[in-house]
Amino acid sequence: NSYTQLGHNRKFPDNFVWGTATAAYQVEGAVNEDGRGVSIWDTYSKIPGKIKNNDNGDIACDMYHRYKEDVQLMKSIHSGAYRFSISWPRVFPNATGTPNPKGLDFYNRLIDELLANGITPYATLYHWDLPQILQDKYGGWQSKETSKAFAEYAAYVTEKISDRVKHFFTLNEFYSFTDLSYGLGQLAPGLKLPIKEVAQVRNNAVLEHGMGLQAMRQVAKSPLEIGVAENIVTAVPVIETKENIEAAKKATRELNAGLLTVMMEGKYTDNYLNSLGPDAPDFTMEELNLIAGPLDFVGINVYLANKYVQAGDNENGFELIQHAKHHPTMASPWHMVSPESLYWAPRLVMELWKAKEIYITENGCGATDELSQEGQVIDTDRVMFLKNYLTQLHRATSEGIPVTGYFHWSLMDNFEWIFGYGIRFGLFYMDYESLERNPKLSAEYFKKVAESNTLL
Ligand code: GBH
Repeated sequence: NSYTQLGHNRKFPDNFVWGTATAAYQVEGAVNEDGRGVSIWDTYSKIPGKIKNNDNGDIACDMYHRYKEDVQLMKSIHSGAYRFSISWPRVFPNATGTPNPKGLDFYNRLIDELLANGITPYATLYHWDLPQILQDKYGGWQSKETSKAFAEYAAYVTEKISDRVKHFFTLNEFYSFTDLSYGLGQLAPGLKLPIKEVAQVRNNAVLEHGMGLQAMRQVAKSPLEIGVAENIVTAVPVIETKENIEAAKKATRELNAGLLTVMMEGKYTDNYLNSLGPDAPDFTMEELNLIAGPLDFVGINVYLANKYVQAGDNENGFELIQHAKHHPTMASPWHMVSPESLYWAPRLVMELWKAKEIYITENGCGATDELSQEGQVIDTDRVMFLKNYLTQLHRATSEGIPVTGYFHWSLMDNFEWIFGYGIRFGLFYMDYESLERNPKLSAEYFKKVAESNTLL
């Protein structure tokens, strides 16, 4: 039946994957251990004033040493899958060339520990910690040399771990490490380049994904499932009329034209190229074919409706609507509360690109949680957030939209990039002095949902 309201049909599909996620620089610490090279985030976080409170990831959650304890945390909340990222400069301190076996050993230990505890590993190959040497030598993603280097690194890692890891993401959040890093100057390396260069950075990033994908398929030990984890820019119909839904589709395709759309379609939209004019990137047809290499699934990080949209009489057929001045936000200033995004993002991906399998690779919210004297963290804000967002996810799966898994960002509080340690995203609270981990109320909620595979 089609009832999705309280009390009816609240199950998620059989075999739905409930997982948690983190990224290397945000949790590992141990930045000078076992031969790890320097990444652009080591450099950037040391520039005074760039990070709130001048925090950095030198110690973070010390997961490098405490991973066994953290695997037990996952187990305790029925996180049946874990999405982590591999630090490129741990594996190749100089980006390419001679690998550092001790770097990869950490991930081998982690993977073995996960499997021994019945948790499925999902590996992300790039979550923003570019080897510094590539920034110095080539300007990072400004050069296709970086795309080539990524393919070499991706093939090496895949060859070494694909006997045990079957699910891979090439890169995390293209929009963040291209536009926000090279155009808006918000994330490392903090550049504010003109649009022509930014368009080229985007092109090199999707190219790098394509080259990596091809290299990974060649060395895979067994059939793998490979996809991306992109923070899709989601346009949500402000009122769900037929016309507005059509408009949301068009808008989402155009808003992602330089990244997800070209990966899905193998071409830039006319609108994208026309609006760039002489600033359009340099690319070849052969590169476009690589960029659009077939994916086994589409992974999307969904936090919000980036835009509300309605049908318009203009050429594009859509009109973007700005959020109201007092639209509620979670603790992160960018985080407009919009649970419907967790329904519309996968629906639009399915409708636009006929995706057959979709993962929510990140969803969650920041808060300024505090540990009470009794040792509890009562994060009613996060529980409220989750109830509302998961209701929309349930709506999606009930309607047959092929979402097969959900990864909560994050397992535990961690280094929240430019916001340092001040904003907390974890289901587990981190005491940054003692590095003790404590479950929040939201951890209990996640556990109950995951264990019953039911919307609660
Ligand atoms: C994800 O990005 C990241 O993958 C993850 O590492 C991160 O910890 C998590 O979200 C929570 O933020 O400088 O004010 O413009 C989510 C999308 C894109 C949202 C970058 C914040 C920059 C904020 N993010 N954006 S701002």
